[in-house]
Amino acid sequence: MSPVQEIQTGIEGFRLWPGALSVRAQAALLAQVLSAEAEAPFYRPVTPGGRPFSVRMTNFGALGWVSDREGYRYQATHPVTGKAWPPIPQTLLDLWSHLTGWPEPPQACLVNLYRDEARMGLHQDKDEADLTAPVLSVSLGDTAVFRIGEAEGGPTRSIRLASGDVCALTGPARLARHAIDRLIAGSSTLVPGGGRINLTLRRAR
Ligand code: MD3
Ligand code: FE
Repeated sequence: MSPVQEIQTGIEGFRLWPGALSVRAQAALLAQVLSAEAEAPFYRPVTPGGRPFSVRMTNFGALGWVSDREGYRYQATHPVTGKAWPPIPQTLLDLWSHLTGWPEPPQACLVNLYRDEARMGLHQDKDEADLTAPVLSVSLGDTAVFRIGEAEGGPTRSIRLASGDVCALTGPARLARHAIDRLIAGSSTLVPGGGRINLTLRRAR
């Protein structure tokens, strides 16, 4: 893996390493994600209000983030197959300890698949027991227009997340409001069929 460059953004605790993963490392990680797909297929969750997400999801790890009519939660099994989630790839576990320095390994890795018009509205990540633990995010495929603002409200700023970029959310940024407004279609050829995959590593419980 190439050395990382740390950039401080306007939001304290938001760290972005553009191109943290080489193209080779991106391809290797994508191959692991796609091979795990047979065991844990992407599915389309619904919100507690019953609206389908435009993003398709699956998870790796002891626990996976799910949403349905009952609400948002972490659970040990895939809601469609009923099987345990596949393990988190070692590369991601290494990246977590290297970049966050957090003493415990991540328990959950949410895998978001964006195709075409898929997007994610402005939200906060609050379903984890320990909100002082960091979140680490890895982007693969098409560039996304990502928006982030402080937890308390106020203006948001737009940042592009490209394939191989990694960001860590720690401290005050952990509760930042954030969104994926849209993809820049055709900006990467990494994901077969086009689109973007985002992996987020978390402590869940
Ligand atoms: C800022 N995912 O899964 S990744 C999510 O690209 C989520 O799929 C987006 O928001 C995606 O919840 C954004 C970057 C990211 C992830 C977690 C965060 C930014 C964050 C948690 C707190 C603040
Ligand atoms: Fe989020």
